[in-house]
Amino acid sequence: MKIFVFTDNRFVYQNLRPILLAQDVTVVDFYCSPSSAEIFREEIAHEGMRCAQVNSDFPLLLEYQLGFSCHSKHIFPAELVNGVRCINIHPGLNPYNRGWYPQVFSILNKLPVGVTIHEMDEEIDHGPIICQVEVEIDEWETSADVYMRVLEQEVKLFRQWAPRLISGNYQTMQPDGEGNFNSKHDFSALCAIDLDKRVTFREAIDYLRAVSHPPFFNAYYRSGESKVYVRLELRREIIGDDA
Ligand code: 0FX
Repeated sequence: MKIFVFTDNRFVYQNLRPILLAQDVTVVDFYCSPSSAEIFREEIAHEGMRCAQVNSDFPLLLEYQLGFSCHSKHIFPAELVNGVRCINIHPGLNPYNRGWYPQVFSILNKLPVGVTIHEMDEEIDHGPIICQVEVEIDEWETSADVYMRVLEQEVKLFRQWAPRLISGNYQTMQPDGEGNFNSKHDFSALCAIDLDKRVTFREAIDYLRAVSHPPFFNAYYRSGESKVYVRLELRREIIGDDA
C-alpha cells in the first residue's frame, strides 16, 4: 500500500511520522507545501520530504491508495478527495469551530474543542468522523495551553488508530450537524481590539486568553501610527478551601 502525507506543521510531522513508519505499509511519502519549505529544510535535505502544491500537483497523488492531511494549510481538491481515500487529522472537535485555530474560538464561544480524525470530503474539516476526543478548557488556560493539550491528544489518538486508519477497518459517524466554521480572516478580524467596546472583566479575560499564544503576538490596538500588541499571562495558584 502506498500512502502520502501532506503537512505544514513540523511538530505534527515529527510526532506522526514515526508512528506511520512503524506500520506495515510499502511506501509512505511526506509532502509539504512550497510555502513551508523553509521550516522543513532539514527534512527535505535528509528525510526525503518533498514539496508539492496540492491543488495543482494532485494528479501525482492519485497513484496513492490513502492520503493524510496532517495540518496541511491547503485545501485538497475535489478530484483528490473523490479519487483517493483521504483522512484529515484536525485539532478541533467537529463540527464545532471547524477551520482556523479551533481552540481560540472555543475559549470565546464555549463550544467544545478536541481532536477529530475524519474522512475528507470537498468541504473544510467536514466529512464522516472516524474518531474524536474532547479536550476540556479550564478558566486559567490560554490558546497556547489548550493547543498543547490538543496536540498531545492528537498524537495519542493517531497512535491508537493508525492500524485501523490504514486498513480502513473502522466505522464512521456523521457529525452532529454542520456546526460552525472560522476562517483565517475571522481570526485576523478577532485580533483587532476596539478600545471603546464595553465588556465585563470575564469577557475581557476570555478574549485576551483566547488570543494569547506565545511566541505570537495576535491582538492589538491602534495608537496613532502604531499597532500595540497585547498578550495575557495567567498564573494559577491553588489556595485550598479556607481562602
Ligand atoms: O497547523 P495548525 O495547528 O492548524 C491550523 C488550523 O488551526 C487547523 O484547523 C488546520 N486544519 C491546519 C491546516 O492549520 O496551525 P499553526 O501551526 O499555524 O498554529 C498553531 C497555533 O498557534 C494556532 O492554533 C494558534 C497559534 N498561532 C499561530 C499563528 C501562525 C497564533 O496564535 N498566531 C499565529 O499567527
